[in-house]
Amino acid sequence: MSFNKDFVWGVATSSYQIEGAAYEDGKGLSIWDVYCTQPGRVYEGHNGDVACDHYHRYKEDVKMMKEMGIKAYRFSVSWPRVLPNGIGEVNELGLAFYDNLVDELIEAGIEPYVTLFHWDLPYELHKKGGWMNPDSPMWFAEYTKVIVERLSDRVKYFMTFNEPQCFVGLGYSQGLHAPGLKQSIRDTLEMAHHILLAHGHSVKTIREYAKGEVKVGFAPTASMNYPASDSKEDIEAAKRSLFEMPREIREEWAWNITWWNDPIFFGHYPEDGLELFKDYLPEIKEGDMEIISQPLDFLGQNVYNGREIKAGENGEIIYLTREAGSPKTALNWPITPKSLYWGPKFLYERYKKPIYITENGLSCHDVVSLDGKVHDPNRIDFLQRYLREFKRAGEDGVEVAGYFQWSLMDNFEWHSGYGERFGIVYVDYATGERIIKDSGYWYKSVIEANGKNL
Ligand code: GBH
Repeated sequence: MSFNKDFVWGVATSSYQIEGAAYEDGKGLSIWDVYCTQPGRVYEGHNGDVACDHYHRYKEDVKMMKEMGIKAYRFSVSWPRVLPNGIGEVNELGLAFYDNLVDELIEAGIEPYVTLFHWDLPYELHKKGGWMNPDSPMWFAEYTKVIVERLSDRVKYFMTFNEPQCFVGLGYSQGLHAPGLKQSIRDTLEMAHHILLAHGHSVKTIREYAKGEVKVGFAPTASMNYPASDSKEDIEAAKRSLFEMPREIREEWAWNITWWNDPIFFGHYPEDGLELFKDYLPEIKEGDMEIISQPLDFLGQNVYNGREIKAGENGEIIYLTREAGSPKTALNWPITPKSLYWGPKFLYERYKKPIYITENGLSCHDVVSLDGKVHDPNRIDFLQRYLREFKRAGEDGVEVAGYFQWSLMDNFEWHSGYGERFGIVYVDYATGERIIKDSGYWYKSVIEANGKNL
């Protein structure tokens, strides 16, 4: 057995990480433009002013995807490029960029998957309080309408948010991503409620204004824990580690699954979370949960790694420590292929939606070799091991709809700047030249065989 015939093989990127042209054609500032100018925030003072210059090189990039046999491309739209003030005036040149990109993709036979928000909030909206502002759900709905009216005659797949865990956790709690704040838990919980409402209003807007058939989802992340053995007890403990809220209130509270997914799929916050946060809860208005829980067509999930879990004598969750010397990526993230079997399995059991892996990949210290090629055997090894596990999940009954490798090309890795390379295509930042890495050709062979050669 292998993947279904219609399994979607893709790659993913995001606007701020690749586009550049940060000050061109009427684009407004995003919080990342501003954050990068603050000393000490980003590795070596790097920024996304030029990045991969994708804004000017998108035709070449689409051609490259075609050469690698890629079937689908997940990209995000820069909100301030389209609405420089976040609301109000529409910047036609910015909108035209995405219009042209979509045309180019369709022409190349590549299905566009549009993410509406991958962290580059318009700075003008940040000045109005950003996601703390109770109007923010309606701002997001207004922006959604502009995009959907323009693109949905050709774009069928939409995602609202990329990784709320990450931008709320790192951006507003831990202060490591833009806008670099360390808010109180009470504030971030209120913010999370607005973000969930924004998601719901956006989904409603997409369905209302879509010009053709659309499929809507979102793309959260989390640590994808897996059991140490196939014993019932270990499996149960691993599952609970995914779907239980932490016992105590911690700064990193946002890094969980159920506080985000349960409102969206079930229409209510998880009981254990309501108990944990009982003294900090935002006001939940009549009708809020109905808006948040608009039906979705799929669950996207960004998967990088997870922790190994064993059940204690009374079934308690024990987080195992990895042996010294276990494989890691260049960022020191553990390599845990089983995350791509158990994660989808547990998520599918609970939420019962087709699953796309909307991101999966790693940073390696790749170098251009003397033969002018980029040999990245570590990346091939990683992707092969993870994909085999994902395939097994499909064979065991999980509806696995597609897989998007992160990332099409090396790009601006947030506060790590250009110090990390996640691409299956190498980017020479001095010249802008692209080189398809060995992993890019390997991925091509996997796509051609629909994963049978994994
Ligand atoms: C994604 O974030 C982003 O969507 C994307 O923009 C970014 O470029 C990409 O991943 C690569 O970073 O516990 O030490 O193993 C992923 C964020 C990745 C954060 C895994 C937590 C675990 C670190 N998550 N990470 S560790």
